[in-house]
Amino acid sequence: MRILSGIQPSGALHLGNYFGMMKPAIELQSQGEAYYFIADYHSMTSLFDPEARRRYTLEVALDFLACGLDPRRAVFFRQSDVPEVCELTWLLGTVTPMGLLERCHSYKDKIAKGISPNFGLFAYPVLMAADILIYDSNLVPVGQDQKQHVEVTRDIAAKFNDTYGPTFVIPEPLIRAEVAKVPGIDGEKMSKSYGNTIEIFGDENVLRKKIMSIKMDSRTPEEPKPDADRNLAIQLMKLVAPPEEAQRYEERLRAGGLGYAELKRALFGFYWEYFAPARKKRAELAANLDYVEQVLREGAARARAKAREVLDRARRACGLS
Ligand code: AQP
Repeated sequence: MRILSGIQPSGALHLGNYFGMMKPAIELQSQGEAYYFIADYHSMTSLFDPEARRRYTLEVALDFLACGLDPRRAVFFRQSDVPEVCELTWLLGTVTPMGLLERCHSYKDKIAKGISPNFGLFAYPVLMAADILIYDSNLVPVGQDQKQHVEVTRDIAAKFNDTYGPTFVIPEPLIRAEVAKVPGIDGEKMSKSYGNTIEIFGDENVLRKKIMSIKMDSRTPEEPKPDADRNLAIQLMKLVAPPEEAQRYEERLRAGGLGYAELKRALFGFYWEYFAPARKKRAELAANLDYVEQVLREGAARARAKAREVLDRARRACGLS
């Protein structure tokens, strides 16, 4: 089984990225042949600062390795080190109906939020299809927001296979219900471009302030809160605290007598402790950037060999020399 997942270097990684994609991907790395990449081509649809892209790319590499990606198990690489994926994007684009892309929620949501669209943003799902199909991937661990894009990939692969004969493996998305949509500090989906994130790593005081600013309803601390399920701090606490501790805070909130400041302080404590080992590992990796670069270069060489094989298969299928 081949597992594929990617993450954009478009900003600092956050709890949504970690629980929605990185953690499941890391857990799966021993269960098949895992291909994980830093989607720097994709980041070009929304980030136009080359220096920032270079910095974020390195930071994503550090974050992923610090959180447990094992380069002896997973093939870890930069998307742009495998330029074959751009050629496959073109081949796939020619069998992709416009309507399929026009229906994509992610594109429509970004426009609705005032992001000015470019062709790359519109074609984003075709590049993502090429990323997945070029490695004959079977399984794609993603958050809920990417489910439709994996469905688009399946449709494009089926269309190509119908048009030119069996060429591509049809992949399946893997979405964990409990972390499908991690909320941000405002209750919307946590997202780099929405400015509502809690980063995995960063300055302690800045992160504490972010957690203390999580949106709450207005109530007095003594008031019982029956709908604790919808409380953002409890939802996030369930991800980072031992289950019995999260349950204890949830019960106290339901019963009344737990103030929001105390709840958020406790959340910060659990969160800080949860990532403590990864923070330590990250500092070690940051002092050894040659090693990180070597991991990405070796990963790219392995990924490229597989990509070349599948691209050649696709070129032959559609009558290119
Ligand atoms: N809030 C989230 N809950 C669960 N999963 C999430 N993912 C992102 N946000 C959440 C998952 O993280 C993976 C990598 O995402 P990405 O950075 O490549 O792009 P994204 O999904 O668009 O993430 P952002 O933060 O929302 O980035 P911007 O704002 O730059 O577009 C994906 O598997 C995604 O599902």
